[in-house]
Amino acid sequence: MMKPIPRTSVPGASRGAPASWSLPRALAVACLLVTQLAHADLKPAPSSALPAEDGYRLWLRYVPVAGPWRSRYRAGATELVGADASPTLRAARAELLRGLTGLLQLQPQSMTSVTRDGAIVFGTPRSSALVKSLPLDLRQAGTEGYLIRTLTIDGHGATVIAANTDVGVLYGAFGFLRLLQTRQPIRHLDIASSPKISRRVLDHWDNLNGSVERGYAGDSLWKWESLPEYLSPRYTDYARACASIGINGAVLDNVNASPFILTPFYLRKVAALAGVLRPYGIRVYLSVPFSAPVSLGKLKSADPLDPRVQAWWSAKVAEIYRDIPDFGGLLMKANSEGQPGPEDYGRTQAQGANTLARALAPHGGIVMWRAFVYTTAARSEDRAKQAYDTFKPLDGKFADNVLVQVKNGPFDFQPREPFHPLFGAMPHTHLMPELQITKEYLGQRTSIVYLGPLFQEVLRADTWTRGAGSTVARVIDGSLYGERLTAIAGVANTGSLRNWSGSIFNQANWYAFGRLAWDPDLSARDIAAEWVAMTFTSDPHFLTPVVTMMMESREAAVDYMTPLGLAGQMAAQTHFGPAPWVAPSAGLPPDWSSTYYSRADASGIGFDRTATGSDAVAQYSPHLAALWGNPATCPDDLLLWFHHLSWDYRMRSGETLWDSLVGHYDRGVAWVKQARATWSTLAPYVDPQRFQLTANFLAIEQKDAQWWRDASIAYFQSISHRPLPAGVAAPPDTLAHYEAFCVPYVEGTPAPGPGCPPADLAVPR
Ligand code: GCW
Repeated sequence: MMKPIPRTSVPGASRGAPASWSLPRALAVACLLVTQLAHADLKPAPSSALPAEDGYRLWLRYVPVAGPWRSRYRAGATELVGADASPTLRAARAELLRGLTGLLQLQPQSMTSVTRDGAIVFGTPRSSALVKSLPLDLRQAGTEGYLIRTLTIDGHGATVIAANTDVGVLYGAFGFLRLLQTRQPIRHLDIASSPKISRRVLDHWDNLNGSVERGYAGDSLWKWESLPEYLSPRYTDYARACASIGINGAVLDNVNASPFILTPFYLRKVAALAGVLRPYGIRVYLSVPFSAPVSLGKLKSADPLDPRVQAWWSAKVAEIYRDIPDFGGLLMKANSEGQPGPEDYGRTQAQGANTLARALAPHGGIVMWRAFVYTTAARSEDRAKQAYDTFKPLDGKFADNVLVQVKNGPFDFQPREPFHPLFGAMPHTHLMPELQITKEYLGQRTSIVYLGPLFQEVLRADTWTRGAGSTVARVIDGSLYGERLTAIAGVANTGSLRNWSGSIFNQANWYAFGRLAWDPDLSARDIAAEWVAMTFTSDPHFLTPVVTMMMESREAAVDYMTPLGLAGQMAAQTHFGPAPWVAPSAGLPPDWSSTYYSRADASGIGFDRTATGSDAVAQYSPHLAALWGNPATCPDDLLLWFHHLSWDYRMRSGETLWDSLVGHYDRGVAWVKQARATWSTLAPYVDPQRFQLTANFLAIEQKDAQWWRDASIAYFQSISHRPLPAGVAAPPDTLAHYEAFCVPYVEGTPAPGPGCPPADLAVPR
């Protein structure tokens, strides 16, 4: 017997939850409810009793719901009522069927009208006369959002998933399934959700030869050789995963781009991928080299003001749109790390961007122009200042369909940096942040680091450019300066491995990026809780310690790698493991060394970015410049980013700077040990395969953390000449030993060949 759904006599009047009811809040309540009510769902089975999982299904596992939730959910999912008017609506129906069948072990019937309690109605007013007839205020859903409402239809209790567009319905279907996956009540729903940022894009650093720059999850997802004929089912599963978290764009190729991507040979393949992704609301974008008019078009120059160059771009863009009418646009890395750019022709970054923008505008395409420039002719005395110095004077000079894509920090995806000073500083330019989902500098494949807190720290950072509350999130979602074109990019961590992201916990970073791109105000903790519930279990015995572990994991990595605002201490090229001793060498730019960033010497440590140094602090609002420019008020976690201080400098804690630095390294290592111990108690809640992978990776992280700590302390002590604080263990080896050790090959490292001198490789303990 189906349980009757409580109904109201007036259609649409059944509203259990307040309008402001958010998924995270609901999740918190649901977790509580789970604890109190659903103990039958909670009995830990020995992990060997759970079927092995390889992680392929990500957070869309749809494993059977047990206990009281099962009957409640079954009562609310008796039949599916919706039109199949488009591939996107068919995808929505397929997902609902797949999800509900998996979760409830019962297939809801497909109907054309509501015939009983527990119906799920989905559609748009255009695709469904029924949806059109319902008392819904779809203005709240915008173009991509959705409503999920409990209503009475023809005398029956029903859940309605409605949107203005088909893709909104698809997002709503995933949103509804998420409620079940996270064990939330579904009897009185009144949810309105719409994205705050319009372009939510993954940047794939995938090369056409199948490798992935800074990729730690195998080869590229895109199998160029077998495209366009063979469309791997994996492309569809990628699209589903992206759509489930609202990602609506994918730049298919590396920003260190190959001109071949613009040849008809590859464009056919790109069009085939676009065809797979389209029903899931995902537009395809491409990275292109600035010099393509020369390398491909055989022109003598790529000068953006040369009419022949402009005509070449227009023709090429028109060619793309012939096969891909909804093509998103182009991403450009120019004048950076050896890439060509407008400065090669004495033109500004804006002149370069605008030439592409003019070619794209007639088709509705956009340019994402990266601010990551640092090989400008006049190398400044501080690399962290260069993007601001180059772009700030160009504010207001970019065409309307250009977004300047700014990394979260002024240097390069470090474990911690202050937010990029361009945020808030270009009120007349569309800015989009670029976050790195792949963990180039944060432990790559094996660390457990969850990036939610890092993303949140950036988005919530207050730029003060229009007084208190001018957060980065408000700059980029358009609410501070009123832009209508808004976007956010994340450098993808996907690859050909079965588990997509190299490890189970790395999947959480893909998930967190998507959720924050949809709503930058969500909390990293709530997102972690959702992800854990969907990826593992909502059992609080597991969920609570794992969420805590995730929330602390990034700070722990900061502690054992680069505490107190240090940056750039990783090995050259691989960016894996400690190499604080690397000094500038002949022929290489000084900012490719570690000592350039630490500035450690007999007098102390840290980069003076105040007025007595590079004065990078002046690129921030006067409020922050004053706060951060004074060591007494600068937060500890940015101290050495902005200040060069004596080893004996007194920290707010009363410790000396040296003692505090050593303490951070030790804390980082201790945290990983503890995380490992915690994980070892959680075997009953996880299948053996995912449990073991994570346990092994935590063991690797512990070894790496110890290596970071020992090598860093050995090096900095050779400069500080200060004793270790009482009770602190000395590094077991000599500095020479650590310096001799270097990992020659690491996946994802772009330059082939060893990043180490050809010496005997010592083995760290
Ligand atoms: O983080 C650095 C990486 C490069 C990368 C570059 C960039 C794609 O080490 O591998 O190149 O940034 O963002 O362009």
